[in-house]
Amino acid sequence: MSKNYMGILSGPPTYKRPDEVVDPITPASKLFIIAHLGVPKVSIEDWSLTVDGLVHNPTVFDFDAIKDDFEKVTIESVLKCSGSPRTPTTPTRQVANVVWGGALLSDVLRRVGIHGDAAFLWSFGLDHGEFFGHRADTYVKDMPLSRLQRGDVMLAYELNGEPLSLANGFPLRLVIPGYYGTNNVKWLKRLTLAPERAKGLFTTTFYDEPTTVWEVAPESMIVAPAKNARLPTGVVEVWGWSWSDCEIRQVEVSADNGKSWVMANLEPRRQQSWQRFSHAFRIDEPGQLKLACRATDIEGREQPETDARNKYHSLTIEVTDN
Ligand SMILES: Nc1nc2c(c(=O)[nH]1)N[C@H]1C(S)=C(S)[C@@H](COP(=O)(O)O)O[C@H]1N2
Ligand SMILES: [Mo]
Repeated sequence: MSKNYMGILSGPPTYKRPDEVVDPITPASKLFIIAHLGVPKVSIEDWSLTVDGLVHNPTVFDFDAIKDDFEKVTIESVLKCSGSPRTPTTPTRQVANVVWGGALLSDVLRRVGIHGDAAFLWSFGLDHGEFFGHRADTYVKDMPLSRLQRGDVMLAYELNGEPLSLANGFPLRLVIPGYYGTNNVKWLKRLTLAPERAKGLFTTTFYDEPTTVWEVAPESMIVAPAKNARLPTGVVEVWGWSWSDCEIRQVEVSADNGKSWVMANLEPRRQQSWQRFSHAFRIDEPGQLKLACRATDIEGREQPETDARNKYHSLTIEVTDN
């Protein structure tokens, strides 16, 4: 049987500016794209998902089996890239909020039967190749099985009600709501249950500094005004998105470079979505303004001021008197 997955299509990653992510649900066309090893060729006839390792009945599923044999669920969830694994403390602000559709992983694992010694789920993508001089024969990520208890880990085949595009992981991707993007393995080909963590390039050399890049840390991002915007004096409405692995409790905003902070209005969370915040400042003096925002989640975690992927977002705008 010909399995034509060897070809890796080219195409650079696609980044989005904060002021481009304006829709409450990010359309697929406005979603940032990350593919460390390139985008693999996928033919749906040849595609299958193998579930093996510490399971009672190792099974190979074709696409129809995943779609037809398991109940379909939808989950609205924020998707946050942790940033480049080569510079993990540099924020990149690549974020989206989408509705995933697919099967619950726990339903699929119930079918194969989990062995008592299994402690981690290893997830393999079809992609392989080089990442800045490091060889990766496969893209593999892992997740502690205890994470299944939240009941939201998915094998997703739809994004915003449409079949996954190739760039977003067609035909199937793992989705762990509240885990950083990197763990949401695209072009899924295999799930292996194991007693320990996986030893792949993206679970050891990268994304393991100093702790594993799993749960999303609290963060907030100003969408408007855009960086370097020129606005007239008067009311300046600042708004953006905030998110964490859990719900955000408060977002504060500053218009004086972090010297003073005011509480923003904050919308509630839907499922695992991001939350909109907004505040209207009255600015009567023309000049440069440094806007900033910082979020605190319901577990009391805050955003650091420096050296972190989730450090405060700030930007400068120009207020003019005409
Ligand atoms: N197989 C595979 N899955 C992957 C990646 C990858 O390179 N290969 N990149 C990850 C990273 S770092 C992110 S942030 C998300 C991005 O998802 P998107 O491209 O659909 O926005 O996919 C993740 N899943
Ligand atoms: Mo990422």
